[in-house]
Amino acid sequence: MRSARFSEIEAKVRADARLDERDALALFEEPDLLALGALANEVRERLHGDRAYFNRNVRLEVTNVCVASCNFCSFARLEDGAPGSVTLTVPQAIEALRRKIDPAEPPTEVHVVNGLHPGLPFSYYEELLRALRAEFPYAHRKCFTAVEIHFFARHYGMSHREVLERLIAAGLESLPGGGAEVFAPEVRQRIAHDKATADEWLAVHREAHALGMMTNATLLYGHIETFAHRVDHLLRLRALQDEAIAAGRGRFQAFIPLAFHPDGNGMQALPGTTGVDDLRTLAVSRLVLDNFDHLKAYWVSSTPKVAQIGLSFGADDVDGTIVGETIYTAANKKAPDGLTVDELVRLVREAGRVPVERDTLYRVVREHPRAALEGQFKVRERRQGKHLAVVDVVHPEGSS
Ligand code: V47
Repeated sequence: MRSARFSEIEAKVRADARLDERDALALFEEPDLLALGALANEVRERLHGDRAYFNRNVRLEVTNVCVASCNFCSFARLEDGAPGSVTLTVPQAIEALRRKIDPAEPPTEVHVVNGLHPGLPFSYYEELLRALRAEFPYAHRKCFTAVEIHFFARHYGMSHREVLERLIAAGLESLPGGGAEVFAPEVRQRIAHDKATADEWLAVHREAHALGMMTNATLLYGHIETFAHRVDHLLRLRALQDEAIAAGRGRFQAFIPLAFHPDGNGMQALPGTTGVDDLRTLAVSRLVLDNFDHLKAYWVSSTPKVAQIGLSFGADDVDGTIVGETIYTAANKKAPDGLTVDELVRLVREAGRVPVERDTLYRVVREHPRAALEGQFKVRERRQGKHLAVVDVVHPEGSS
């Protein structure tokens, strides 16, 4: 049953009024999940109609050596040479990426995230960007979280602006949203005490926006934080986005709630999130972040099935094909390594949406036609003894 408070908030949303901290908290506590989802869906459809976005993207992690010791991380190794540690040279990184790329379906984005390696020169990152630009000119370079940019500034003795300017000159095009975790200091201190603070993370994005860059933002939820901490996080992002919009240069494009996965990290005793919490978090994010254009249901963290339902709970984007992701796969061995365009198109269509392939900056690459829910693909069968066996699946023309 929906709460009386929910009706008040619903009226505010319909009047385009901004929700405050108390409203946001009430939404996290709202017992009627479907009413909450329907309200977020209203906003989502007001912004994007029936469209649901995805891109062709590939991941590259060049080093998992990291001086930070985040409790939630299953990816990092503290020292070079420790079992499982990997640091690629630039040619090795290019080769690793080449192996992940299908030339018939080249990605429009390469997303690079690394550990905070203390032993590499800054020129390594510049060379990496230059090599990515030369080798894969068709792929937008979305590289290095704000935590990495802050680490570079400290480690190599530069300001955030100097780091960003040098990386932009070498080919950096936008910043991913990682490293935000939970801003509230009492949580951040316990899960990520030795990397950029909330203010430092926000300062890097502020600087990137001032330089005209588009960036993303994340929240790592479903561990030791409370709903109040999630609300605090959303409000800090909304405030920075207000500043960015007023300044009129770069801004946040998408918000991505990341469901915590407990395998193999310092918080493995925790149970991880449930589907309801994943959907609730999407819906509240859509309603509170009234100045963010896009909300991603990140299928790697929530599963493709929950991400698909998320398209009716406020999300308008399912991220992308995501080939070669290792941060989540380290914490959740069950995640598939990448989805094909056909799989994403099907997932979006069956959610009742129109699949739109976009580039990193949300320019339309291709709008896939809406298709009947039934008969989206045909099967070819062959008789095997007494049985018919499906030997091939044929997707409708134009789906890939
Ligand atoms: O910052 C690490 C998270 C992030 C775990 O900008 C974990 O488009 C859950 O930022 N359980 C990196 N989460 C990934 C990221 C991202 C993902 C998708 C899209 C975009 C974008 C950015 O992964 C880290 C951290 O918050 N993470 N370990 C874990 N065990």
